[in-house]
Amino acid sequence: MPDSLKIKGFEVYQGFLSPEEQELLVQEIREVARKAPFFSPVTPSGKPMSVRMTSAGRLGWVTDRRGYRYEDRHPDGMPWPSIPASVLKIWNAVAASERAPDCCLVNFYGETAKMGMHQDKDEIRFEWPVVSISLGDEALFRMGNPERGGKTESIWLKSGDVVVMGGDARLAHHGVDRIRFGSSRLLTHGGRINLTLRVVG
Ligand SMILES: O=C(O)CCC(=O)C(=O)O
Ligand SMILES: [Mn+2]
Repeated sequence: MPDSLKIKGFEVYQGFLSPEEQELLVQEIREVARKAPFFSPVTPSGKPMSVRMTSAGRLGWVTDRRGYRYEDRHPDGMPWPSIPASVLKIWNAVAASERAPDCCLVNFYGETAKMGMHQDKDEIRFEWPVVSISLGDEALFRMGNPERGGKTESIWLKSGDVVVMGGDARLAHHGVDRIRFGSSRLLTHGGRINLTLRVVG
């Protein structure tokens, strides 16, 4: 197991994936997005999110005027594609869990996309970690606390980094302030892909 940094309970594995592994993941995510196209979600209050998203797995995470939730179908009606094998391999390496994830949420960050501070709490149970995989441009990832507010720490996540949000960090607030557009050459047109693996329960 490679070394990790522990920041506020978040386990950060820098350089977890080789360039070849990152290329393969991008190909597999392109295939997921071919079957289940990226869509532009809106929050329950009607505000458009700046990321585009899709999912793989038994369940996908969606948001619209009806709320944040997991659904067994894409908003266009098709079932979600299965989670690629190379993604499951990362889960098996870092999650210390017998249980496979139900959902691989795929977020695409274009030049100006960001994600506000939030908790991942739409799952039914929280004893499994959420595992996050970064591909493409660097992102300023902010880590907070289980309660709202308080001190935060930030780290630039690079392509190939993996973050495990488990234990005390499972319900900690986190978000992405901005990306450094064009900092990676992994994605042809720039931008960032983040995958989060979740057991819904
Ligand atoms: O993009 C990231 O690094 C984090 C994404 C995230 O927190 C989420 O999708 O819930
Ligand atoms: Mn999250």
